[in-house]
Amino acid sequence: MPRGRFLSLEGGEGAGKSTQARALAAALRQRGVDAVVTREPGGSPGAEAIRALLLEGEPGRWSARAETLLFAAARADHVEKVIRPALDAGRWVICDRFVDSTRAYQGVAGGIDDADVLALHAFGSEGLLPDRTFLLTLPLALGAERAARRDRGESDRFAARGSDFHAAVATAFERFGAAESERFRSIDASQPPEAVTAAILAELADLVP
Ligand code: T5A
Repeated sequence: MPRGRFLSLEGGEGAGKSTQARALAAALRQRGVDAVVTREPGGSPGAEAIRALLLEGEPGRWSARAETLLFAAARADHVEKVIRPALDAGRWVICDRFVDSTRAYQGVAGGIDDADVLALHAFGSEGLLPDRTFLLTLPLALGAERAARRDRGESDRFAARGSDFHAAVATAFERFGAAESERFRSIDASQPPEAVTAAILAELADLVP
C-alpha cells in the first residue's frame, strides 16, 4: 500500500483555509483520491481537548512557552492517532494548519526560537512535515473582515490580538515560503473560492494520480 500524501493549508485569519480544505477534499475525491480533512489545533479527541484550553480565555492566559508546549502536545496526539494512521492506510490527509502555524504565531510573532519549535516537533511528532503546504495569502484587512463576518464579532484568543501581531504572522509565513520553496506554494486567496481551489489543484498536478 503506497503511503498517502500529506497536504497542509496555512495563512492568516479568515484566509479561507477551512473552506479550501473542504473544497480540495471534494475535488480530490472526484479524482478517485481517498481524502480526509482534519484541523489544528485539534483533529483527535485529545488534541480537541487541548484546543479548548488554547482558544478560550484571556489573550494572556498562557505564556509563549506554555502555549508552544500545548500546541506541540496537541499535534503529537493528532499525528499519532489520526494523521500517521491515515497516511499509512494510503489516504491523503488535508490539514487545516500544521507546524508552520506554530512557527509563525508562537515563533516569529510570539518570540520563541524557530529551532525550539522544530525541536519540539522533532520530539512530539517525529518531525513529520507535509508533502506540500499551500500558503493562502490576502490583505490582512480582507481576512479580518471575512472572519468577523463569519464569527459575528466574537473572536478567540488569537484573533483578538492586534494588527502588529497578525502582520508579523503574515511576514513569517512569507519567509518560510521563500526559504522552503520545494514544499510551499503561495496561493492568492483574495479570488472567489472556486478560483482559489483551481489554483491549489494546479499546484498539485504533479502529485494527483
Ligand atoms: N494557532 C494555530 C496558533 O497560534 N498556533 C498553531 O500552531 C495553530 C495550529 C486557530 C487559531 O489558533 C492559532 C491560529 C488561529 O488564530 P481556528 O478557530 O481554528 O483558530 O481558526 P483559523 O484556523 O484561524 O481559521 P480562520 O478563522 O483563519 O479561518 P479560515 O479557515 O482561514 O477561513 P474560512 O474558510 O473559515 O473562511 C472565513 C470566512 O470567509 C469566507 C467563508 O465562507 C467564511 O465565512 N470565505 C470567502 N469569502 C470570499 N471569498 C473567498 N475566497 C472565501 N473563502 C472563504
